[in-house]
Amino acid sequence: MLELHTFSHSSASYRVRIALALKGVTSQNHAVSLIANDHLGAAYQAINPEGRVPAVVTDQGILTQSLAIIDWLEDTHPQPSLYPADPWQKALCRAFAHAVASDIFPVQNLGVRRKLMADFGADEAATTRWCAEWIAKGFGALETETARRGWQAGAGYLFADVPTLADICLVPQMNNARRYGVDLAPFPLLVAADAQARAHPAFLSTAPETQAG
Ligand SMILES: N[C@@H](CCC(=O)N[C@@H](CS)C(=O)NCC(=O)O)C(=O)O
Repeated sequence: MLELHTFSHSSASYRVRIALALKGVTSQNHAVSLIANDHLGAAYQAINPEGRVPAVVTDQGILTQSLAIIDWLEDTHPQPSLYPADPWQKALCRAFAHAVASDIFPVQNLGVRRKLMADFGADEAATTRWCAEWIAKGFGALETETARRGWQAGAGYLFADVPTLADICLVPQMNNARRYGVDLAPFPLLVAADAQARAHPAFLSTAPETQAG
């Protein structure tokens, strides 16, 4: 069986947990606590030398990077697809997901926040402000792009009548936004899309508060 190394409140881990649930793929989960610094220990770094979660152990070897893991799942378990069928919509869906995973999330990562504190004298309040500002900036762009596509609150999921990679990336990032106290009022479309997706059983059953560790 697939083994997933995951941390309950890791948004990148949550993305993979949602994708697994949507695909109906079961996994044996191993909790890697970022609070207890399990990710920095030799045992976990032998699995992921980057010292990040998630990582999956498969029959073929170890795979890291949430979006690579999700695309591997898409290739090996094509149904239900995590993408819209139309190539242009699929590209837009990927762009949405990458904006979250490549641009918004990395600057608020635990290692970055610890470095801001250790080397630049930032306290908890300052790093929270830092995270909130980067999230708000990124969400501003995603809100504009979502409006430009003509998506409206109540239209369902972001790119299809089922959740896609965009929803998978949005919901965990919304959790982070709420954790850092981001004012979500300027992002009504993202808030509506988040509400729609997080009520889906695959999102509910894998949410941080349902997880061990
Ligand atoms: N690009 C990676 C990011 C993985 C990542 O950074 N995960 C976070 C938790 S959400 C982590 O392990 N952080 C550890 C650290 O910052 O030291 C992915 O999408 O899998």
